Amino acid sequence: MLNEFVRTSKFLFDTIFRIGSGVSNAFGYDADEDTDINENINIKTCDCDCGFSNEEIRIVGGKPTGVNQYPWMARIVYDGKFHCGGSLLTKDYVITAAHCVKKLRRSKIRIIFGDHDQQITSESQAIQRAVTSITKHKSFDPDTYNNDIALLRLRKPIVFSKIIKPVCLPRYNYDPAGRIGTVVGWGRTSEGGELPSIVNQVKVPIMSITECRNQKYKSTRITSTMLCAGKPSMDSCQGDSGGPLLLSNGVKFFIVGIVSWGVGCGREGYPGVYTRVSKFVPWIQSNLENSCLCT
Ligand code: 4AZ
Repeated sequence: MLNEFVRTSKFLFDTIFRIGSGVSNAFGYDADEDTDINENINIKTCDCDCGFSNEEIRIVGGKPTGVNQYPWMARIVYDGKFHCGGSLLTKDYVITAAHCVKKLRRSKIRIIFGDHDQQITSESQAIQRAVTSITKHKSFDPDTYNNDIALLRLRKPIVFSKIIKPVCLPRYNYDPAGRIGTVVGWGRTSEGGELPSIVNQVKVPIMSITECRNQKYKSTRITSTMLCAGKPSMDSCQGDSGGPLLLSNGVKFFIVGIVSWGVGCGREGYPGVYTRVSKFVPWIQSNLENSCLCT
């Protein structure tokens, strides 16, 4: 993840503390919009909460770290190596990008939750799960990355805790254009740069489809089930794939995008392209087998 805040500790400090942009103001929260993002009709739900971040444990030992700030963050490891990001959706399912799981051998996939720093294994609360099934969208197109969405079923359900909780789904067809989202991931911090060991976050402005088609991409590449977000130096990058683009209503976080593709990272005119999750809510519902969503 590219983030100008990564470079200077002052700005990182500001980001972590959200100086001058209280979460409610920054995301334009008002009561009406709460229902706007989140009112799902006909979704089988269960008695649990989604979307609550851990704001209060962001700072440890005076250093900004963001430990388990986004407790749905899942690290997908393949053959022992970091592969992609993902988000916990129910106690049984992780949502990620289809391109992250194409051609993978299911038995070699492990998903790690409650992790923060990949290098430190002593963060003992982190747990690992194997995968029993991979549901890629049947219309996923590996050439265009259209319909870049997949669900991974965990071998054993997750018991939610302070550090492991699910994210909320947006309302079907909810359009986040004009909002400021947050991308979270373990991706490179510059194009061709290093993979960080600690999960990063960056705020990205979300464009309308029209705005996105007026950027430097060929306009037909941007389908109605994609979403563009970012600006120069504020972008996702290689390794962030499969991870979430989040939007807060001031109370809870909703996954409005999945990191999918882009030309380079942080380049002028080439925003990050995300799977538009709100278009896939019915698909998600019908593919969650015997697993209910939290509200
Ligand atoms: C990638 O290769 C990738 N700048 C992810 C996101 C973006 C570009 C590339 C968006 O996984």
